[in-house]
Amino acid sequence: MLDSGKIREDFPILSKKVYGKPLVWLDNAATSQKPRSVIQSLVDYYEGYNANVHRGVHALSIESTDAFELARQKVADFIHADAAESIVWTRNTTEAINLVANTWARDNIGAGDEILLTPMEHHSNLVPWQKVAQENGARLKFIPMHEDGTLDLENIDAIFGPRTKLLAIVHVSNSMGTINPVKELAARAHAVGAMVLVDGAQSVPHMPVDVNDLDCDFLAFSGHKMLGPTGIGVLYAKRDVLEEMDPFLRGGEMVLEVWYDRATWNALPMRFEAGTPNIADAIGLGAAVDYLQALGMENVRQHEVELTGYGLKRFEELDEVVVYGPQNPDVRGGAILFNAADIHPHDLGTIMDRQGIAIRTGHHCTMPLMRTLGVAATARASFYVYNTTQEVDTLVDGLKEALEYFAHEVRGA
Ligand code: 7TS
Repeated sequence: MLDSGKIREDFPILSKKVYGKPLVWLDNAATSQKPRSVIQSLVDYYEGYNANVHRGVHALSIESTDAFELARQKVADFIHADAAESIVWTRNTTEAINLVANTWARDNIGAGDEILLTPMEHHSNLVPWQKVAQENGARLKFIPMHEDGTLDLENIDAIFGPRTKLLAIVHVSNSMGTINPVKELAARAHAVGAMVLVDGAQSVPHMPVDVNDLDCDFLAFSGHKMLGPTGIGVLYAKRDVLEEMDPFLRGGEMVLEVWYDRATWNALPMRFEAGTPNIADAIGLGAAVDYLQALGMENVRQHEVELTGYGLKRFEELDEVVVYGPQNPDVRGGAILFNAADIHPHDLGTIMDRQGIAIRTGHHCTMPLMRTLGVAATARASFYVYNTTQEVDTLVDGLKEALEYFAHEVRGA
């Protein structure tokens, strides 16, 4: 079990006051806060051994290269990847997915082929595939979804076919919290010869993820959602798949030998890391992984199951609030998506903000999903390791007040 009270002491920002009220950070799906150890790792790097990697014989370059590559190994171990060479640094999940779209997909998806998605994809795992489909003459196909936000797999045999070339699927929905059966679907995809890309932006930070168990070919995630710095993300890919892929960006670092008219490519993973990488933030992500490993990812998951279960239960007290997504906390992540009566989510978010409560409002970068749900916008509270049941109470009490205010003042009830 996590002691979130103690964990909070490691996060300087959590003692901040907003409008004179203690900050209640419930926008973790957008980005998480950072523990002191991660912030300190950045200071240590810049104060102690700032140097470019993979190019110097001097002491500082050797030190920075060692720390940078150690961080890569920590990330590989965290997701149970067989080799550190399978970990490519990117800026974020979005860039990791674009890398695959611009390399593997561009070269392997042809006219009439199908890219299989779900209706709940973040724009990051939709818009890049629209481009591939348009340019290569392929078709986007969507797995049907039940009203409760779970996938409808009744006609699964009709979903996968000989034209399916890629299943690109979100592991945990950032909007509704749905946990998709990625392992089962990956097996189906592989059975028809398709590749599998998992958007792990909301799963890797929140639950144990094992790439060998999932048997995905690609996994994309962001450091900033898992206690790490912004500007660093990860593309995991199976080694043999990476070996066959063309580079994405070209320039320094990614080459082995260069002539005026041609070049050969460096070994993995540098082949996919053109230019000076984000050294400091990669090292910072390594520190974030250390922090999460010390907590234990099973405990992280359990804490969120409990908080979400408690939150969903307390939301039942709010008559005029609609909650979207699956109701059972055992099969969903720690995000509660909702709308309150006819209050616009932005108004609701502003009222919550005045009480120090940060929730996200809008379409959550899932505009097509909002259309499917029949709403223009929603509000979302999302949890992490430092959130407490008292904070859930603060949120629910705040919502109650807002509902009362709107009922009396605005609607004149
Ligand atoms: N995929 C999912 C499932 C996400 O939740 C996000 C970010 C991304 C991809 C993109 O990540 P990025 O680091 O490249 O931006 N989700 C959110 C969110 O829910 N609110 O703000 C960002």
